[in-house]
Amino acid sequence: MQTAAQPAVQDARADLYRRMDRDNLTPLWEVLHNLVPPQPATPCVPALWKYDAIRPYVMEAGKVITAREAVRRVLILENPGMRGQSCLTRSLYCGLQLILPGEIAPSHRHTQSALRFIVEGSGAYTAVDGERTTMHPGDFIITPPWTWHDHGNPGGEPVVWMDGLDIQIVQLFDAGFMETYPEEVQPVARPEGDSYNRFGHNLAPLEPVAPFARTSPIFSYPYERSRETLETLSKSEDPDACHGWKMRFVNPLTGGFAMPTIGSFVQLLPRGFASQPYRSTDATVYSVVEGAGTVRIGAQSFAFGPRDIFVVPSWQAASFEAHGECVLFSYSDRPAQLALGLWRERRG
Ligand code: 1HN
Repeated sequence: MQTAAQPAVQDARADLYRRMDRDNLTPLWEVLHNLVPPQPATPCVPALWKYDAIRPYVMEAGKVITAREAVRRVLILENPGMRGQSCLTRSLYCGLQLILPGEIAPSHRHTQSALRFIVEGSGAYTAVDGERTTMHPGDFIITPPWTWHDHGNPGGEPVVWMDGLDIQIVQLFDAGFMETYPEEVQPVARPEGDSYNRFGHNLAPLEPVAPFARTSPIFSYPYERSRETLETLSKSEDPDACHGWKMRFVNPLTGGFAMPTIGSFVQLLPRGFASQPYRSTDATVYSVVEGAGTVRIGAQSFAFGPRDIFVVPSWQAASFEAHGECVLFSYSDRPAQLALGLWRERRG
């Protein structure tokens, strides 16, 4: 415990701080407790966006700017505790992207990794390094770092997806690069489904392959498959008390997470399920795929339904009540924390 210093000592300290400040020096002892708090002290707050409430803004954006003009027509979901920082957690970005029939979002690449989780509509595609994949609600799609990617919607309905990017992680390391492709749309080099065929069936080419460095070579994980897996699992074992039936998306070549910085998950909660509280150091963004329920985060409760998005901050206990059978997709920076030996969890 520090005791209050004598006025003469206080003056001497203030004088010292003032002079050293001119030389860009500052005393650690004044900030130490903030730098190393006893447990995570985050500006990230729990928040939920009702899809029905924000969808009109997304659609209105479609009227005031084209995808081509915007490059990416996205509404960023900003954490209410960190407005102006383009992030939903301290390390991760989240946005809702709209592409209307006939539109294209021009090709570019960057060192930031992106995931797409399809929220509404079918028939748009995303192209990654020469291969297109058609989007359907619930599909989980990856854009690996430094791969050319563009989106298009040759279908007949608006398509909306959630973008998750590791922007703040790349920013932290000042490792961001970006390039625009010389054409708006990159050429198609492989048939649709090629990567899923090569890597998505418990098989792999004979030669070692690392097409996207640390990222899964499967860049589209269809919802049909994830849903079926959860359904089958639910028939053979009891749900986990905290998570229901929860699985992570994997890189089949390594067994690790599908992306090096972002972990992605899908879980099924049975009708009437009331989970035990659970906390972990990876602040997590959820997109509700099916069902309605309530999530309690710390002292706050939020009702959720299909297509809603919510965020659970680091080290805040979350528990779920599923009114109907629920499917939740989620993503967090867990792989990055695990790689750095930082990740912790606590059940109950
Ligand atoms: C980006 O490239 C996409 O490719 C979406 O769809 C959102 C946010 C920040 C920086 C790049 C996309 C993005 C982004």
